[in-house]
Order: sequence, then C-alpha cells, then structure tokens
Amino acid sequence: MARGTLNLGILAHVDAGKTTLTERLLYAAGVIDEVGSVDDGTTQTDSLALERQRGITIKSAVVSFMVGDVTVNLIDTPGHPDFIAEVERALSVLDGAVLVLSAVEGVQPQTRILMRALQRLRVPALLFVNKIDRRGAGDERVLRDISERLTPAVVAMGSAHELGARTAGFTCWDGSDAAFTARLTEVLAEHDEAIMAAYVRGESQVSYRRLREELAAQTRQGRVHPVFFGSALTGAGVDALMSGVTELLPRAGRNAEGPASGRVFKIERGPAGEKIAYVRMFSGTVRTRDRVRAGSGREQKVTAVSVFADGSDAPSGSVSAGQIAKLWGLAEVRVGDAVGSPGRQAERHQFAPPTLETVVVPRDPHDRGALRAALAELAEQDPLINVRQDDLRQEISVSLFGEVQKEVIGATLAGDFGLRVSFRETTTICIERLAGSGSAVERLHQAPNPFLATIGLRVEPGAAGSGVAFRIEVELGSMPLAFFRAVEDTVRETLRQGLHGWAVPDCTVVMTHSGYLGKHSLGHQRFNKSMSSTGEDYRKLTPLVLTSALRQAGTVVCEPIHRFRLDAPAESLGPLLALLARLRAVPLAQVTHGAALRMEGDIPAARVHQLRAELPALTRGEGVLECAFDRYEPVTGVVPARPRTDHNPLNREEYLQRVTRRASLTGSPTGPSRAG
Ligand SMILES: Nc1nc2c(ncn2[C@@H]2O[C@H](COP(=O)(O)OP(=O)(O)OP(=O)(O)O)[C@@H](O)[C@H]2O)c(=O)[nH]1
Ligand SMILES: [Mg+2]
Repeated sequence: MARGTLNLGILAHVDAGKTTLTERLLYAAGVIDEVGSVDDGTTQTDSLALERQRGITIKSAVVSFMVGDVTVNLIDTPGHPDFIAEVERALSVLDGAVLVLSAVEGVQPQTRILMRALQRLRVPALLFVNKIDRRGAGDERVLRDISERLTPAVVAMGSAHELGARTAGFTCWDGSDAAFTARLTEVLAEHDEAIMAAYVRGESQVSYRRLREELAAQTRQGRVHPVFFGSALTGAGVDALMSGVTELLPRAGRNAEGPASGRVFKIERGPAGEKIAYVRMFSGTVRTRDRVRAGSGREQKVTAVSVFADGSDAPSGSVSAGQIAKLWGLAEVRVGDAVGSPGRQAERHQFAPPTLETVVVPRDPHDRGALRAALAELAEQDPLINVRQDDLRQEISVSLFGEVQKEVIGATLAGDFGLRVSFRETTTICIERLAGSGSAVERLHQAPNPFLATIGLRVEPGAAGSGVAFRIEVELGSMPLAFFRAVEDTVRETLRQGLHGWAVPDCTVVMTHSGYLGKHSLGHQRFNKSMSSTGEDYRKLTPLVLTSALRQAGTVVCEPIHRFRLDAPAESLGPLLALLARLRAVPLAQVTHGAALRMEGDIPAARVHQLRAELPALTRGEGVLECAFDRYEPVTGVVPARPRTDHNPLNREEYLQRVTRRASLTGSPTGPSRAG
C-alpha cells in the first residue's frame, strides 16, 4: 500500500507545455515506454478527438504514477482562457501544483491569473520554466520577470546551460554552492526567525540540511516557490522537477476515519452514456453500494468505484481520503458538487465569469428538444455555460469565455450528439449594479396585492464580487420556514434579470416584513386551502416586491472591461492609436524599445474580437495581443438592454395576467378565482 498520495495540478498559460511535461513525467515514472507528442495527437491526457485535432487541451485529465512510495495523481489542465472553468474545478482538489512557464515568452497573462489563484487558495506550487531548448530561451531574464510580475519569494534550484540548443540542460545546486545557500537563507529568513537572525548577522551557520527542511516547510505553506528549468520536449530538467515534487510538495491528508466527504471536479459520460464522476476524497471512505448524497440532491447509490493508482484508474471496492476515483451511479451529480458530508464549503469562484453569450440555433428546427437535452448534459460538466431557455422567444442561449469555446461547443454537439447548430453573433454579458438602496412592501389583504402573503424587501448595493446575500430582519418564528425559503429562492432567481435584463450579481437583500394566513387564522372554519398562504403566494409576490425595491434603488448597467497588452512594430503606433480609439480602448502605458512597441490599456470585452481581427493588417502580422478580464464599468452612451426571458415582473399587469393565467390552467390554488 502506498504511503502517501499527492494530487498535483499542472497549470500554465496556453501552449507552455503542460501536456508535453505530463507525458515526460509519466515516462520518467515508467508508466509509458514512449513519450507521446501533442503535435502528433498521441499524448495520454489530450485524449479527446477534438484535442488531438487542435493540439490544445480542452478538458482537465487525470493520470497517475508512483514515485517511490508516493502515488501522484496528476491533473493536466487546459491553458486557453476559454477553458479556465476547468482549471477552477481542478484547483479545488489539489494538494500542490506545478506552474509551467515558457523560457521564451516568460510570464504571460494567464500565468499571473493562475499564480494569483494559487496564492489565494494557498496551494503550494513549484515553477517550471520550460522550453529551454528553444531559440530565444532565457534564464536570468525569466527569473527577473517572475520576481517582478509573479512573486519575489522564489528560489532558482539550479542553473540552465546551453540555452536555446537541443542539448540545453539543467543542473541542480547543492549545499556546496555559496550563492545558492545565500539565496535560500535570504528568502527563507522572511518567515523564520532563526534564519533571519543568522542572515542579519551575515553568518552562514545555518546548516544546508536545515535550509532544505525549511524550504520544504515554506513551500508546503505556499510561502516560497522553488523554480526549476528544463525542456519537456527533450526531457532536460524533468528528473530534477520530479524530485522537487516529492521532496517539496505536501501529501494529501489521510483522515480515512472521518465522515465521507469529497468533491466532484470532472464529469464525463461512458461509452453507454453513463455518468462518471471524478471525485477527490478529503476524509472518510466511499464504498461500492454506499448511498451518498451528492450536492443538494437525494442520496444515490454508488454502483462502481475505480481508483487512480499506478498509471490509470483501476476498479476498487472503495476510495478513501486523499485519493481520486471515478464513481458510477450518481445519476444526478453535477460538477463542483460535494459528495457525502459537505465538509469544505463550496469554494467561491476564483476567476472572472464568462463575459460573452450567444444564441444556439439548431439547423433543423425539429432538433430543438434534442438540443436542449444535449446542452443540459454539457452543463452538467460545465455549469458556467449557464444554458438559458427563453420560453417567450423559443431560443436557447449559452454563456461563453470566447470564440474557441463556441467552436468547441459546436463541434461537440455535432460529434457527440449528431446535432448541427449555428450560433448567433456573440454578444457581451453586462451586469447591473445598484445605484443606491431601495425598499418595497406588499401586504396581505391590501390591494393591489392579489396574493395571500406579506413581503417587505430592502435592497442594498454589495461590493464587487461579493455575491447575493439574503438576510432576514423579521422574527424567524413569524411564519413557516418554507415561506422564507421560497422568498430567498425567488429573490436569487429574480436577480438574474435586473431592470435592464442583466443579472444583479452583488447586493444584499433584507427581508423587512413578513406575514401569512395560516389554517388556524380563520378560527372555527375548517381548513380551506384557498384561504391559507402557500409557497406559491411567496414565489409569485416576491418578484413584484423585489423589482419595486430595485426600481427605487436604481441600477447601473456595467460592461466587462479587459486589460490588454500589445506588442507591435513601433511604426504602427499611429494607426494603432486610431484603431484603439475607434474601439473605445484606453491606452494606459506605452514604451518603445528601438523598433518595438509595447502598450497596455483597457478595452471593452465587446471589442476585443475586433481588435484581434484588425491587428494583423495594421502591424504586418507582427502584432501580439494578450487580453484578460479586469473589471466591470458603467456603460457610457447607449445602455444595452437584454430582453427578459421570464414573466417580467417589471410590467405588473402583464405579470399578474401571466402568473395567474398559468396558475388557473394548472389548477393551482393561486388562480384568479381565488385572488378575486
Ligand atoms: N521546443 C519545445 N517545444 C515544446 C516544449 N514543450 C512543449 N513544446 C511544444 O509546445 C507546443 C504546446 O505544447 P503542449 O504540451 O500542448 O502545451 P500545453 O501547455 O499543454 O497547451 P494547452 O494545454 O493547450 O494550454 C507543442 O507544439 C509542443 O511540442 C519544450 O520544452 N520545448
Ligand atoms: Mg495541454
């Protein structure tokens, strides 16, 4: 039995070499006899047909290998920003990570975004500067770039030589290298008083063994990041990295006795369409035939367990704390769900949400039902696509991070579901922010409230990224809990479409008034359902009260803004500035180095695509653009509105007609006969 497990993520900007490095690590560990190639479509982890065709990773994949007595479960993640949601899901199950950089490109936008997430979550990470064999590879330059733009708490673990040549290699330093021990002392002193004292006295009396132990300790706390150099293509530096992984990164906790608790970070469908959930266990054990709760759903029976061990996964009767397994039988499970007891709270989103959306149109109108089912299945694996059905217009839309994701969704619908679709033009997803506070009340038996419920709500602005908070200011005993829950659920649902049709993501909603009509309120009369409050009353009245409160507060439509970085020939500056102005982009800084121009600035997400399209013509094909979401800002000029897809509580008369007509059709007690 293995002595420990390490769940290791490989993260990087697109194309840095994660999948190639994964291949190398598997080879070094003896799992494969031949190193596969991304360019030939023969790697272990880019196993989807689409990944092999395109040479990029789209979905996270798990492989496993043994180093000594440690089982390393490696999660190879996609680097393309359109698939950042995959990285987010992987992040929640990692014990450690290798953040890969390219020795040629250095720190790239996604590298910074990933490093920040690793630091926030305190995931210990080693850095691997890959591609030292490529022409233009640097070592000192990349190290400086890392210290300046990622973190100063880094230690190079050795030196690269013959940079830029096929023969490029990496040699680890040891205790005999004075510059190395001096650097270790300097970095480790930051969080260790004894080392600090020695450092200040200028002594070198701290033993190398002690420095190494302290390096491991601080790396495991995510305070220091050891840096390795190498080439995934030639294998240079890979053994050193492998030793670093086992020496410096922590093992998974092994609380096998506690209550079963795990998290689903990936879902796939087996050959027969059966759902397979990838789960990392944090405590306890799940066995075949156990009934476990997944997410907020019912308990479901686990029908099979396959645990990742040496190489790939193998059938097993159970999975315990620290391990990763595939579970069969959890029919209702969604990615991100907790399995068993919730244990860890669902992590908050680490990255910016998708800022684009598009309408998916089946080529054959008869496929609408099948398309809806297919997208629902894709949403189980990737909830952030946020499939929305617009009943009024008979349209289905999805959220997107970018155009590549759109192509992948189209190709997946065609390849896996036999559905041919087209997409409408991609549009930006705005949000609404409250301009102030607002409140509203509707009382039982007081016209124009046709429902048997009293609801008062106050809305207050929330900080960016804080989410929707629901608070109750009335006494909890003042009405049945189910009614409070109905109000809260409906509040969250209603806030998906604010006054202009965009979601209101950050605000506090306070319930200030409550009231209901119970079956006993009518004294001697027999219980009469049509004269007592039901959940329906609260669900139907809440949107009216909430939109009144929102109206009073007022909302401001905000659009997503990206931060861009652009490299181009200096001579294209004039035309570039003209283009940027036309695209409402704001240059913030620009420097020219000889014939090279570098510029940074802000650009509305809606215009990024156009900039990317027009750049080559302006820069003789030499322009390189990097963009990443930065923040939301109030829209200037014409405020874009999104048509509502619900019963539209903004128009009270129409809303009442809709909800009451529907109710009477379905025979619910909240029909007009009762309201009247
Ligand atoms: N010269 C050189 N090329 C490399 C090295 N590592 C990877 N490559 C090449 O870089 C390209 C991208 O490699 P991948 O391994 O797919 O990179 P990735 O980070 O997995 O890419 P995504 O998963 O799509 O983000 C491929 O053409 C590789 O052959 C290296 O060390 N040296
Ligand atoms: Mg890859």
